[in-house]
Amino acid sequence: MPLKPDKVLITAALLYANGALHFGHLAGAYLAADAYARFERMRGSDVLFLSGSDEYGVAIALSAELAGRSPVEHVDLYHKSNQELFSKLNFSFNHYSRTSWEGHRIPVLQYFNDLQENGFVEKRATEQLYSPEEKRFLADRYVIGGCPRCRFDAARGDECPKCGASYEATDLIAPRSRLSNASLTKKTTTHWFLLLDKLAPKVNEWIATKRWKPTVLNFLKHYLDNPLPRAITRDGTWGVPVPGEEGKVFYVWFEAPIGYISAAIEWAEKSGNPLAWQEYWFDPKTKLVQFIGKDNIYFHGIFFPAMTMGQNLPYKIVDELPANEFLNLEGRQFSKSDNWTIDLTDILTRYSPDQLRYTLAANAPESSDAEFTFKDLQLRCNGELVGKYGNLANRSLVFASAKCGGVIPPATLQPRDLLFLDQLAALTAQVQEAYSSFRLRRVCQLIMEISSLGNAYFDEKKPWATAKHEETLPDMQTTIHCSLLALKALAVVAKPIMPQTTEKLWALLGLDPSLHTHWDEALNLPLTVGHPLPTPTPLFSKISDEEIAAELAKLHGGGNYLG
Ligand code: B3M
Ligand code: ZN
Repeated sequence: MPLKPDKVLITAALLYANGALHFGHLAGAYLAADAYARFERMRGSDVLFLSGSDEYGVAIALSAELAGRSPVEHVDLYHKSNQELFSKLNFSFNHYSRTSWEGHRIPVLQYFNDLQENGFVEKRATEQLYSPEEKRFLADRYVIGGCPRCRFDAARGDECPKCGASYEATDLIAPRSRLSNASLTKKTTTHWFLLLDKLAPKVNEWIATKRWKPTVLNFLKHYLDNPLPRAITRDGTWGVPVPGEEGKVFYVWFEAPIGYISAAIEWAEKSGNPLAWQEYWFDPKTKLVQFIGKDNIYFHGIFFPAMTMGQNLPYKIVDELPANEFLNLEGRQFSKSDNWTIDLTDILTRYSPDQLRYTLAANAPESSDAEFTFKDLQLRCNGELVGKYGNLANRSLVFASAKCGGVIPPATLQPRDLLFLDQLAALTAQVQEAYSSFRLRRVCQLIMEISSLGNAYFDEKKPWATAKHEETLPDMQTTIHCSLLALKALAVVAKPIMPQTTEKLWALLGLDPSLHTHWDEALNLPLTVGHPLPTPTPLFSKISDEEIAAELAKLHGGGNYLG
């Protein structure tokens, strides 16, 4: 009986729909998630890969207000444009959902009702800043005032940009509205709190079983030293309404993680089998892998698991939490307000998705912050993709076309060829291991090691020399046959990172696309001697120094960039 495939539920953080997807996001959570989802599918796992837009919350309401749009218009705009960007980058989500769709509310209310019934939430009175003029409570982000420590006059609602102090908005001196400048008063309001102190022992026990990155575990343990109740509702209108409470909505970090569940529900509805989502979320054998950036560790490692432990349905709780660090741009943090950023739509008109995917994967911020530079893009694309990977493809395919009659030549394997094929198999096994442990930098290194191994073999076997004499022709043919086998391996192992290029390479080997889908089958597939090969064309093009100078000039605000 065939083994049942493993079920893997993969999520990538839900992206705030108030700005454009950028390199930092891609390097943080998204590219790693897509490569892993593609890899698991190739391995034969039953994958459900979900993400979507995070659309509620004060930050979005404020950014809509500042942009002069209604929140709905605002999130519609970014939901659409970000979804398009993901598809231009060849992302393979099974579904890209959004938290403002009506079905999202159902599991949110189920969580809330269960938590209430089980005594894990409690209503408490708190003081909050109120605008008599606007007749509403203002969240931290809407507030400015005097810093209670250094007295700086335009301090933010949660921290002071001048002295770095952090405080409650109610501590500000002469607080006022960021939008209208009207002065604010303190007023009592009631909110629901999640009793994290009550849930912490269970969370602690569960965390102790995890073998995650030490940085992630240390961060979580630090929080669990002092678990305090935390408000899960807000005064406002942009969000999931709290039942029976006029003018209150759930705090975005309460409902957004439940968006991973509602995304599966929406996917199931659209796929015509409305209960299919339960096969993933309710099966204890499902592996739940949640890709996030490091700023989201607390909410995925404590807050959401605690909420889930306190409700009644058998949802999976995260098994693996790959959290990447940050990506910087040319020595500084990405910053939209300072225009220190790269417009993805724009850059995709000049470079292929695979050039960007490879460069970001090769330099992924896995164990520390990393840096995107245009020089590095050029080095990766020219030195590695063209110089190693593309070079092996080009020289082998051109040689086969010129000297082997444009067909797969026969092979009579000698010890040197056998050694090469063994080394090839050992490296491809390591690639599998690296994907399984979410190490894309390592995957990229191995892809280049395989390319270099192939190029060194080609150089050493000198097919151009053996092609000249009748008696060494079989050796030349063997060399080309083995080089084509290496290309086939490269078309398999690089597929999760460079889906488009590897598809092209597979076709250049004259192979049927349907045989490219399964990892082991594709790797073990023999090349049929005498099978015709299409006319070779290059896989990648080079990036010139002028192009890089133009990118830098653009980033530095036009003009000539000389440094
Ligand atoms: N929207 C944070 C972010 O986009 C947040 C993630 C939600 S995951 C449920 O960085
Ligand atoms: Zn200050």
